[in-house]
Amino acid sequence: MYNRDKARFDAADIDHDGKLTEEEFVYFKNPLKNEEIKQSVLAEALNSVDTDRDGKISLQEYLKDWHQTVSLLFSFSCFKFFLKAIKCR
Ligand SMILES: [Ca+2]
Ligand SMILES: [Ca+2]
Repeated sequence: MYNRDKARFDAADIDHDGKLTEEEFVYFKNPLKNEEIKQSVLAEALNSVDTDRDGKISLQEYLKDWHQTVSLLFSFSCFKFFLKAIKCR
């Protein structure tokens, strides 16, 4: 699971039992519906991008994060394509 998804999952898991109830799942899918979860997700997102820990996101940090996200999505797409190709045989 991508770090931000894990952070969002943890933030939505209000009772910290490692599982999401229906209400918690709604918050997981829509973190903006709960102010505390929204703040937690934003803080984690800032923390993961702000690699020099100065509390701000430089263009270099943003671009590095963007490239990592695109690479991850591309890898996932290739993996899905690979699985599809295997099933076709
Ligand atoms: Ca829970
Ligand atoms: Ca920074």
